[in-house]
Amino acid sequence: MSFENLSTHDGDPTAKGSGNAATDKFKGESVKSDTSKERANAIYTDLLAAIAEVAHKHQVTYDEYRVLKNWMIQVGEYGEWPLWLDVFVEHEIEEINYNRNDYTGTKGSIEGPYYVPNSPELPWQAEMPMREQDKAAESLIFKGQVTDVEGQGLNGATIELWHADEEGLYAQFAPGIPEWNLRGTIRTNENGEFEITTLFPAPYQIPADGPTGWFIDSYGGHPWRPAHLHLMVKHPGYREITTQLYFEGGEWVDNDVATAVKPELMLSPQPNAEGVQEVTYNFALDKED
Ligand code: MBD
Ligand code: FE
Repeated sequence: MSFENLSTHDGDPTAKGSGNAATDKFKGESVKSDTSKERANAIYTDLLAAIAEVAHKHQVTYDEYRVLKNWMIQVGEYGEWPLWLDVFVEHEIEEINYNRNDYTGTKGSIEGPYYVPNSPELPWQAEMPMREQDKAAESLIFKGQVTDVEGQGLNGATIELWHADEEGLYAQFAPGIPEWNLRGTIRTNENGEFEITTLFPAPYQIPADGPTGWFIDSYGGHPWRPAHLHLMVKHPGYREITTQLYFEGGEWVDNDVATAVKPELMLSPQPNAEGVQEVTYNFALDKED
């Protein structure tokens, strides 16, 4: 195993392009944690013990160790740490933090590397910003209601929606797509309702020509996520939800490379009277602690 071929892909628009864009965006965020020295020490000790256990169990060789070092350098140079971490680690962090059994609202899922805050505001009934070429893809009417856990509609809740286009590409992370394509912040009406016209996103393929793609190939895995919508739902006084919705029966829903599909997060659109695919999904928000 070796990936010297990777270093010949300078300037590649898929791997290096979307990877670097995700890293640049993340660097602009302020990140901090009030972790104590005691807690950091406990985590560090257990982490190194876990690495030691794996290394001994598999009798890791020096060649393997050097390939690991080189690979980690490549992930950084390609700007793929946000991608790799969100695909392989974020689902565990999400489960730890957002699956408390005192939360009864809509299930969350991972944010992934391609969220951008402050997308343009749209009214409760709206079409997502899209290009002419996106309109050739199959339309999807996505509607529902944002409520509290008792089912009371929440007036003026915001639903930030972002998703890939019909080719599986995200605006701001793949070249040549208008900045806010398929990204918007929908504000619910007085009953908490929304009705959004968009298009069916395509399944997402992890860039195959970067170090994350190489990693997946190295163990004989596949680089696919099922088609999905990303959502962040907010209303003052309530817990924010970051989640994703998937399509029943869609390719890769049973073996998402990012392990982020949950049975509560499936959509089954049906043709409406005009023959347009339509689906209703309601969001329930827990009260803030
Ligand atoms: C995606 O579109 C995504 O949602 C995640 C979690 C990781 C990589 C690409
Ligand atoms: Fe995604």
